[in-house]
Amino acid sequence: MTPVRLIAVVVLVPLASAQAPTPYCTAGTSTTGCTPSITANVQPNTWNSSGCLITTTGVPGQRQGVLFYGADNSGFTPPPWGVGSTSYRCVASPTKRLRSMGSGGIPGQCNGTYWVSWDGFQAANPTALGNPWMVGDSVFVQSWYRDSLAAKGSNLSNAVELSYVLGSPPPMPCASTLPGMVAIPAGTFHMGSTGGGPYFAFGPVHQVTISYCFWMGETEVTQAQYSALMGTNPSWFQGANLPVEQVDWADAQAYCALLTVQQSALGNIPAGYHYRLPTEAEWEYACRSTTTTEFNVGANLLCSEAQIDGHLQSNSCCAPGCAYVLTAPVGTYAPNAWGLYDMHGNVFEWCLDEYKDYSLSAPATDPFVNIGTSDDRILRGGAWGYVAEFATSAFRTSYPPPTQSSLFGFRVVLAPILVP
Ligand SMILES: [Ca+2]
Repeated sequence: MTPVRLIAVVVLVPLASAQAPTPYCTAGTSTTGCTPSITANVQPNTWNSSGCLITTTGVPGQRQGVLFYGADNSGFTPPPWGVGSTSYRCVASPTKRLRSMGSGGIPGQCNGTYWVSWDGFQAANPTALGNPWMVGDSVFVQSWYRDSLAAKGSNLSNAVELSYVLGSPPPMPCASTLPGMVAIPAGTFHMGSTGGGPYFAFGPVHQVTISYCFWMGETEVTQAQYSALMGTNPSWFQGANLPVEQVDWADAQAYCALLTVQQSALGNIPAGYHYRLPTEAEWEYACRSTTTTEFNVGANLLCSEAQIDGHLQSNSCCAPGCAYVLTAPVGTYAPNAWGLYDMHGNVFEWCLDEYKDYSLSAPATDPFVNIGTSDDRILRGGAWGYVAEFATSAFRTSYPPPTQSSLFGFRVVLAPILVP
């Protein structure tokens, strides 16, 4: 029987060395958002924090893959797989084996599925690639289908090598303290209002989840901040600590972009984040700070609680003699539960989104309306020249992006990039 074994070796080795590493699991698909690539292709900017479900397909009963390690389980302690199972192995390089794990699959068919959880892998192997893994680290997965229909020793019927370059890390817990910014946790809230009494309805009220944490400016952008960065101050009411106004939507965008450049140079921007306007959902979520009432201070908003003009229902004014109320220095009134000032009143705040009617059927995670037109953009929170009824947590209005008004300002968020 010995000659037979020798012949088998002689046949197999030249095949493996003469041919380019061609996997015959030739396709990989993902159902969880990342696209696997086969044979050392690099998939940039794929963050696999929640794993990547890879399904391979190929021809059973053949052996001509890439980078076989331990064709008969030799060299592995303990043996990483059993006959008739599929396996994958995470490796830091083609020669550094880190971990293997069995997976599903039907013997005789190349149809294993591979769930690769990088976070789980890192937790189990904290020193494998350094801790934490850095953006740009390369991680490889090699997978085999062990074909129980083939003879032992030659039954690794399929081999696939997948490699990734880790993209942006998962959303940070926002533990960093950033001057002038408030960390807003991920969470779920009910967006909109059924109205009632003097208050407008904005419905349907629908559940929205913000899946990431972000930072929000604790105040509206002040004139001092705006002029220091932009070299100009278009405000009608002048004062360093007053909110900047008469900025249109593009002005606000430009400010955010320049702030991102400035802070990036200082190393203050987490990967995947940038300064931008808040989405409408982020704004309302932050404004409410877990409250469900019309205002984050309760069912009503008093003149002592925000820079507003008065109250429509009671036909009352906030200034003596019903004189005009002007903008107030930011932070004049008490902040909400999360430490944000002037979410109600002072100046309306531009948001990132275009206006769109709410829908119960729309995906309710991280909503953001950007349909690529020059439609009106959202403004939130009411202003010095409006009564309280226009300053509720749910109040929505929108204006053409070029609109400039002493009633309109903005605040920034440091949040995940939604639009490149
Ligand atoms: Ca405001």
